[in-house]
Amino acid sequence: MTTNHGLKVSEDEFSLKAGERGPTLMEDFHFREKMTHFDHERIPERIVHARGYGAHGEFELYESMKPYTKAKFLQTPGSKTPVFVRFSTVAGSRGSGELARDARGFSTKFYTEEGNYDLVANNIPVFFIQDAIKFPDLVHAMKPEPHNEMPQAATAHDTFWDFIANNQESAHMIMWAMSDRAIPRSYRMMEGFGVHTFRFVNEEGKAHFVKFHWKPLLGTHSVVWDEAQKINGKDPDFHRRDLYQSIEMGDYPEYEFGVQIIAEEDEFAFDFDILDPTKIWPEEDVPVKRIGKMTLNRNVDNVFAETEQVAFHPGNVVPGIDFTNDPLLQGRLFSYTDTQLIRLGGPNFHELPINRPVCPFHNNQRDGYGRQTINVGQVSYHKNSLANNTPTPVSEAEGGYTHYQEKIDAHKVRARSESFKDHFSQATMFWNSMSQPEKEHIIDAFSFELGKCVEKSVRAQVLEMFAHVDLEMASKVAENLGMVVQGTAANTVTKSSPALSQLNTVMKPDTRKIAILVGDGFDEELLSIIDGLKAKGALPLIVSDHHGSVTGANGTSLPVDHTFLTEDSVLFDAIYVASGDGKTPTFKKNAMLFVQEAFTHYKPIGSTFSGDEILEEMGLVGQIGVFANDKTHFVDTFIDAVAKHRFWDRAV
Ligand code: HDD
Repeated sequence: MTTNHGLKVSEDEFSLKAGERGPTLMEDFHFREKMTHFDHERIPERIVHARGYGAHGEFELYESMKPYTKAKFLQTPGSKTPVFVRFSTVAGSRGSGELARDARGFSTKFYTEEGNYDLVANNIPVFFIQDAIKFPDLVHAMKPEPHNEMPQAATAHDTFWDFIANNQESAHMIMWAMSDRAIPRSYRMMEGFGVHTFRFVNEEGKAHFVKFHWKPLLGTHSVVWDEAQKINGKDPDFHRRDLYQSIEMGDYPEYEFGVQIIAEEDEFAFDFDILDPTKIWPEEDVPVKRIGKMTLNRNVDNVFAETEQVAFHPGNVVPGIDFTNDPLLQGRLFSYTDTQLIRLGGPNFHELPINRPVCPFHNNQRDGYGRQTINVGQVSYHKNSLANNTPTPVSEAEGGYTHYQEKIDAHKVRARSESFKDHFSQATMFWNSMSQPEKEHIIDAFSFELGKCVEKSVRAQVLEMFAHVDLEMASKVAENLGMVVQGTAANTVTKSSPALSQLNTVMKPDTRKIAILVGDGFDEELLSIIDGLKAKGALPLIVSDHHGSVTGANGTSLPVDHTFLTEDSVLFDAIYVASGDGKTPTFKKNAMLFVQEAFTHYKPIGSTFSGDEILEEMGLVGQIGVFANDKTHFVDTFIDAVAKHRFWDRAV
């Protein structure tokens, strides 16, 4: 051990004192250095997206995008680019629970040979507002209320809903935020969207409009709201733990990279403005072409150094990728560098290892807090003769970034385009696209959120607003609130987009956590069932009433992963009562609690051997999504059920 200046340390537990029982001496430079460093260990948390978790990985291209963009990392099929991804919630503080009803951030830094390209995305494809100048208002309304700093990591309060009702461009985003998308099962099971329309520009200078997507190979899945709230108590780190453990176990999260492309000539071919960030391009109208795959395969070594200090910026682009005039995007291009300056303490954050480009970088910028580069030489200006005019800007042909030469001929105005003013059609399309259970979840979410609002006037305004999306939906929420919807606004939009329903997503049993409830004296045939579940890709974990191991009827011992005390039903995807230990009432009681909770959360439940008796006693045999009394076909039947994720038509 040394001090930060390299001096070897001889003692690290006792401060320097005048006598064993005397006062500490000012001279103790080792104590002062250690304490001063500690006192400065915290930096300001992000104003939004404070609670996040990151991982390293790589992006591999399937298909060349050469016809559309000259970006080097999108040219050669099979080429690989290192990436760093940070997932986050938006509203909560750095230590808040991860299962908040909220959008999730999904930021990717591609370390390309032409510099860093950042895709700073969310798991919801639209945004609350259309102009960045409103972002501080949105975030003030969403964050805990200033007079009492409540509630934490939640939008279920008056100021948020007051903002929504008085800024109706938010309607479409709110439909997503009230849907299951806002409570993902895992960061590995959610989509990502660049939200804005960007530009691809090819070698010939021709541009196309593009939207970016991440498609998780495990499908898009969510938990239910009651479960989310309980997970926040039982394991507020649920999402980061899931990501961390999956990567440690080699179950690498994978996402395909998708692009939707619209030719410049078709800019006005749609019944919405393609630059409006509150609109999606329905996948059925503009297909998502999957052009590559990202695999997250390495956890960080140090969360602060990497995940906390990573600095994303939508303005970090490479040649071949450019912006559009989306007014939300334009404002973001200012905000991100500005926030890093206060958060990371000065202009040299690009030198932190996690932010450093993998290609060489040199310019005439110098000095500032925390400068690490030791620039040599006399010259730090352009143009010069003393250093042969280096560093020198290079031409477009040599890889110099040039901005797309869009022709602009306009008056300076503070205004919103008329083409941005339809706030409800796509919100209704989203509603129309939902399955029955998804619709019920949305109604419940609105009822919960507005039920937490104190001001009746806020509730009434929101009901009136969402009657424009769907009158029946608003009326059902009103009924739950003991109110009636004022006004009879009805929306005639009948369009739907099947891609929006999570019932149409990929269904797989892979990496699903199955709690196998086992007591001592279990039937040893169970071991082959466990192997069968593993072979199908699931993650069976032994849960019992004590740590150590459980012993089978013939003496085989099975290591216990968790106990009823340390884990909970809500932390699993499925429950399998493998063998009920009738001799210990605590086992039976706890097993029943696990099963009961899983049942109300629509999860697959199974039993074999003496476990069947427990499900019989609970009266669950024969219920939808409950599989008992068939040990011969158990693995196949149960794995199919686990892949289905939830049994929404179960009456709970
Ligand atoms: Fe933002 C962080 C995503 C609009 C200003 N934003 C931040 C992060 C994500 C997004 C994922 C976390 C980055 C990380 O992990 O470090 N933001 C979005 C998306 C938006 C969006 C998808 C709309 C399409 N953001 C938006 C606007 C503004 C900001 C309109 C301001 C004009 N966002 C910020 C910020 C943050 C940020 C204040 C906080 C921490 C940071 O930048 O690095 O600058």
